[in-house]
Amino acid sequence: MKNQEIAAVFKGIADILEIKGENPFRIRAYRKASQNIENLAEDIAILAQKGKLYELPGIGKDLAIKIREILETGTLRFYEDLKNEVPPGLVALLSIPGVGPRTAKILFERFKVVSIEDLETLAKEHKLRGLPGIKAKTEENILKGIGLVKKGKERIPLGIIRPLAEEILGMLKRRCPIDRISVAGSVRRQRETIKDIDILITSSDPTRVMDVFTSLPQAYEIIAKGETKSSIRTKEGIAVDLRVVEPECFGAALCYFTGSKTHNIRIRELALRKGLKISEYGIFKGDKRIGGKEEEEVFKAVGLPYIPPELREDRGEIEAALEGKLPRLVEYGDVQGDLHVHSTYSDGKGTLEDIANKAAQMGLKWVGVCDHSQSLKVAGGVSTEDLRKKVKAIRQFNKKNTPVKLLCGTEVDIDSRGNLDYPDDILKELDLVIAAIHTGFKQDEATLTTRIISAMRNPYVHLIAHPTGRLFGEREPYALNIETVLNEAAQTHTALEINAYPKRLDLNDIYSRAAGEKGIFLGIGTDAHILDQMEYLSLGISVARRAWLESSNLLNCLSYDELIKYLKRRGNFILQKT
Ligand code: DGT
Ligand code: CA
Repeated sequence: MKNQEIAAVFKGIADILEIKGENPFRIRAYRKASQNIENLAEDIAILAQKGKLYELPGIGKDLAIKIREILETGTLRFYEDLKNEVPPGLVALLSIPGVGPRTAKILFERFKVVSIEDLETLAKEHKLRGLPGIKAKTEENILKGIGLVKKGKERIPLGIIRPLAEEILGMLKRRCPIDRISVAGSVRRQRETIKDIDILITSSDPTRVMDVFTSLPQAYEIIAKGETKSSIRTKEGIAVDLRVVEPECFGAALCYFTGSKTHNIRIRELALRKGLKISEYGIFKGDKRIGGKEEEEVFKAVGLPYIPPELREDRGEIEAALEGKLPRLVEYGDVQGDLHVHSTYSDGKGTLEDIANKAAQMGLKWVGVCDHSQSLKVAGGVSTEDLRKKVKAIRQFNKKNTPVKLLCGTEVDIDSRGNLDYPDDILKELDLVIAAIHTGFKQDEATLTTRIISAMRNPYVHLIAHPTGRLFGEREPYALNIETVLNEAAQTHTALEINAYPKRLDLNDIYSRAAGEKGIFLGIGTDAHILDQMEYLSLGISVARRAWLESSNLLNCLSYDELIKYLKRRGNFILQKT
């Protein structure tokens, strides 16, 4: 899909035009086009082939020509020229939450700010306050924003890295003589953010592998090229390390380079106690190599069953393995449905039929169609009248003999005082109610915690969506007393979401594990707004696996009938309690 790339170009154009102070109508046209393309359900390249670009909202002749140019040449002359008209660092300022093009323009004109570092220095020296629209608090927020952006650059979300890693692995497999290949490091452990990608290979022709690797289209820069190890960097600044190892020690090397470091140290200690030495070169007794071809051999040598990579963090997995108490981690095949998908009833791009078809392709049996509630107007919040229509439409849909059933749901907003955005008599008509905070992120811990708790005490709420509200590189989690939230969830039998949207992964692995240990159900929701985003399901499963969860911990592993029964029972339980 070229959609995201084209949307990014148009947004970039709008930003630069705004920094230059050009005609607001023109700027708005580019912004609108960018949003429309980003939200398109179809592949824009296919629309272009069919000559249907003009049918898109906000795309006139000029923009259609520009889209074609990007599709054909990979770049846009107009954009490249425009970029040369402003210092590159100035555009980078716009990635800081709270810094828009207007502020960037003022910063440049007043202080000649051309980089994030320049801005940081000025903010630290309190030189910004007094500029139009900048108070002491704004200055503080800009500094926080800079911290987030810097952190976001050091570690990239798994959802961005994983497709890149798969693409590179696929190319290497096709282009070089490879016997065995695996991703290692934090990507293999499915950590939520990644510093760099590690790849291991065995090959009869390492020289050729290195040549191919360093000339991949993703290799924007070659950091190192050697016989057994090379490193490249992509255009986006992501480093990829490739190592060629001997076939006899592939397993030992894979264990070593999968890590984590602290897990490796524990394994090596166990080995020493058995009079063995384990390294990336194999398992040794004295000077003699006694194994290391397969990863299993390493665990076996120290008296352990195989430990899945997601657990290798020295968070109790060694002890659990020694006691034979490793969890049977949930797998993709155990999952029957997605709890959180937006449809055309709010700001989603798929109709009920589209969503069901996509789910069927993914091998799923049910989907919770949860649209925004009425007061979230920016996100196409559904009026009570339309919600009633949606209930009818879904009942009608489910009567058809389709392989996928839909649940009529909502993602109901929890307002700043903890009230829900629909009355109870509407909520009780729905199959699935997920409640979430979308405003008032800056409130204090007590207020935010109370808001979530009051939603949990509503008999019709089943699940709290993206409970901590964090967005990688954009927003820290809001202040919540997690312990209190988890205890209340356990008490009220409210499930908690593992939101699988790549920027969220919320709850994270640590909190999800704590929730699972308290007997709280977790539910993976992709929060898909376009159909392809339903594929994020596997990211949610990665979080669940890192959280030690089994299929019995997840609502997603219930059949449609079991789920419906469970959701009804939960409401009755609360009603009887109160
Ligand atoms: P990151 O930061 O997302 O890249 O995380 P990792 O775990 O991929 O870390 P990285 O790339 O520095 O190293 C890959 C693996 O190599 C790491 O998980 C464990 C292993 N490793 C690296 N350095 C050491 C070390 O000094 N001692 C041990 N025992 N293992 C190491
Ligand atoms: Ca790494």
